[in-house]
This record gives sequence, structure tokens and C-alpha cells, in this order.
Amino acid sequence: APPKPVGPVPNARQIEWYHREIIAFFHFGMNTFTNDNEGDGTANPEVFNPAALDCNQWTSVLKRAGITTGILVAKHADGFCNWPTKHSNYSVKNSSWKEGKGDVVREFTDACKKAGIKAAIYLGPHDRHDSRYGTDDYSDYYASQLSELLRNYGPIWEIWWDGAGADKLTTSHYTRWADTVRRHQPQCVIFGTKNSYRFADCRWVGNESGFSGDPCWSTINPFSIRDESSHIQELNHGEINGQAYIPAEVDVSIRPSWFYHPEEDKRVKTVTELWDIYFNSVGRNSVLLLNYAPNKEGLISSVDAQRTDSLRYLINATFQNNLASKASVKAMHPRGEKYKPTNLIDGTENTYYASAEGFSTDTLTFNLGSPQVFDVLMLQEVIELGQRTTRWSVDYSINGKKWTPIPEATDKQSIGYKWLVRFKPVRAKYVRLRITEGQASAALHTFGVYKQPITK
Ligand code: OTN
Repeated sequence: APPKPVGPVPNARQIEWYHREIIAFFHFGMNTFTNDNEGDGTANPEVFNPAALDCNQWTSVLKRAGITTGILVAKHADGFCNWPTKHSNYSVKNSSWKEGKGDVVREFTDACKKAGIKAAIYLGPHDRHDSRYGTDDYSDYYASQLSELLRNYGPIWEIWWDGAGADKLTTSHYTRWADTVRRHQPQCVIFGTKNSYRFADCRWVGNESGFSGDPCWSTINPFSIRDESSHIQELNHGEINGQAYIPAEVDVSIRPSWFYHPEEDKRVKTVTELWDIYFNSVGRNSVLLLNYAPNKEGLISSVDAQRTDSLRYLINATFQNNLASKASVKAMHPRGEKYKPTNLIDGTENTYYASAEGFSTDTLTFNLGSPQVFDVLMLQEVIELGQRTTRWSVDYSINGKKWTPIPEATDKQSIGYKWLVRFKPVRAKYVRLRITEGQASAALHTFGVYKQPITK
């Protein structure tokens, strides 16, 4: 019989969300033209004029980087709307761009559709331009804009409810807005914060620097999201006994700021920094939300594009070859033929290894056939069955008798959708995964060892 799920489990939106692994953010708006990050909402709409805006260039950057989803800021806290909304005059309609006939949201969603990329939207809950902010009238205004965006631009894959400046907004505001989201786009993922905690499919990770905690559980107590300032650790690590399944989405910018500033052109994150961020987010059971800052022309600078090309090269070059894929595998407590140990190395998620009922510990020994050199390992759990394994270690051996621990892979805790570990290259013919604690029998679909390409 298959293992029974344990604890909270992901919904269909969350399963799909995890598989994106990396999502792109696009901070572009009035701040781009005023060289600001937090405009006060008084900038003249005329200054918005992205003369060479080309969202197809943005999506080509994503395609090269292998990123399949993009979130556009439609309205940031300065209140300026990047689409010609019917519900405000503070928008592209009154800008000099295309004589007021332009629509960034339209160009973005069209480009995404053409490129096969999922389009998503950030509609800032905080608004410094609109004097109704925080009132019931503002609730109407925001709901109308949400409907406008969710009805007229095709499928919207995620909606992003930034908690910044949002403390005045109550659960009743968000209840209404969540109804609007669910009515128009039932599959839309919700990034929820503070008082939108009840509707969150994914949570903030507690920093904007690109790292999840170790461990990082997919579960958390919803009140830790609501009362975020006193629960930064819980946001970063999750809570193993948390009542809800709300995994972390790690938002970080490829530049120091969220919006474009020419003076930051020399401070674009290096490939090494992005590689660290990848391991500390995707490699820690989270989704990476990586921000691009299109410039005043309306284009992504070539350095930024090259950096994510290189990140993609590193990901593909590292993970294309699981050096354990031809191993023979022995398990201490196998569940049976359907859940056999070689399911771990067959390169698919559809088959998985499971330990026998009643065993929350297990040992899996991989004979690689010949000595191999590797410096990365990957584990993936069957997330549909809940967060199961809670402590594990990996050792290696040349003769299968004398084992050496990998310090970086000793006494690890969470696994979840994906857990990656990097270490100094080791040479070994045998590798062993010891599962030493669990909330239930292990259920893993992937175990892999890899060698990073020489990068310097
Ligand atoms: O000043 N801030 O608002 C701030 C500074 C540093 C890091 C975060 C924030 S606000 C924070 O942003 C998150 C997204 O990065 C979430 O939306 C949180 O709810 C929000 O409080």
C-alpha cells in the first residue's frame, strides 16, 4: 500500500508553484523615471516615458535563463498604474508615453503569452497616491483594479501582496480581495503577508537577501505570517509542527535596489553570488523570485541578462549528469517492488522510493560501479505526502566498509521539494543516505550526486 500523507500537504497551486523553481520579478514604473525606490505618489505622470519598451526582450532574457514565470509590478506604493485603469487618472493614460495610449501590462502579458511564459502581477496593496488608502473606499478601488487586471489580460498565474506599508489593511480588506482573485482566477497563486496570511499559498522568507533557513520547512503557523516582525525566524525556517502548508518564496533583486538606477550598473550580482542564492533558495525547499529592473528605455541591461545566462549554464551543466544514475541501490527497510530503491535514480518524479510502514529511519546505499568525483548532492521528497523526513546524513566510501561523513551533509533536517548541498569534491565508489528521524516512513523520488563545472 502507498504511504499515507502526514501533516499538512500542498494544494494543486502549490505543487505547480514549486515546479517553477525560479520566478522572475520585474520592478518597473514611476520610480524607474524618478530614480527612486519608494516614490511618495506626487510625481508628474508625464515623466513616465519608456521610449524603447520591449517586453519581448524581457521574455527573451527569461527564455535564455530558463525562467518560465514572470511577475510584473502593475502598481507600486507610489500609486502610479502601468495600465490605463478606468479607476484612476494616475496612470500611463496621462503620461507622455505613446500619447497616453500605452499599456505596460498588455505588452507584458502579450509577450509572455508569445514566449510561453506564465504572467503574474504585483498590485501594491499600499498606495501613497490615493488618499483613500486604508478605508472602505480604498477597498472598493483596489477590488475594481484587481478585477480589471484578472479579467482582461488572460491567465494571471500569481498575485503578489507585498506587506510593505500594508499594516493598515485588515483581514476584511483581504477577504474581499481574495474572493475577487478566486472568482476570476481560481488557479492563481497568492503570495500573502501580514493580514493576508489566511489566503497565502506561499510566504515571505523573512529577508530580501536571497536565503532560506536551514532547515526550511514548508509548514508554518499562519499567525507567524500575520505577526511577521516578531516571527522573522519562523518565516525563514518554517515550523515543523506548523498548522498550514505555506512554503517560502525568496524575493531578491539582481541589483542592490528593486528599481533601476544607473549608478548600480556596476553592482549587478555576480554569477558566484547568484549561484549561492540558487543553493540557498531553490536548494532549500523554496522558490527563488529573482528581480530584474528594466531601465528608463524599458529594457533589461545586457549585464543582468548575461548573469542569468551564466546561472542557467551552471544549473544545467551541474545537474545534467546524476553520477548515481547507474548505481545499484540497497535499502534497509524497503516497502516493496512498486517503491523500489532504484526509483530514486530513474530521473522521474512519477516513481519514488518509500520505506516500509512503521519505519521512520532507513539507510540507502548506492554502489556507483566505479569511483566518481562529486561536490553536490540533491534530495527530493514526494511533497504530496507531506514533510516526512526530519533528519538525515550522507556518507561516502571507497570500499563500502569504511565510511566518511560529508560534514556539510551531516544531521540535515528538512528535504521537501528539493534540498541541495555543496561540499569540497570527494571521490567515492559508494554513497549512503542515512535517514535518522522522520514524522513517518520516508518517501523520496530523487537522490543524486553531481560535479559542478570548473568555473574559475
Ligand atoms: O522597509 N521594508 O518595508 C522592508 C525592508 C527590508 C525587508 C523587507 C521590508 S518590507 C517586507 O517586504 C517583504 C517582501 O520582500 C514582504 O512583503 C513583507 O510582508 C514586508 O513587510
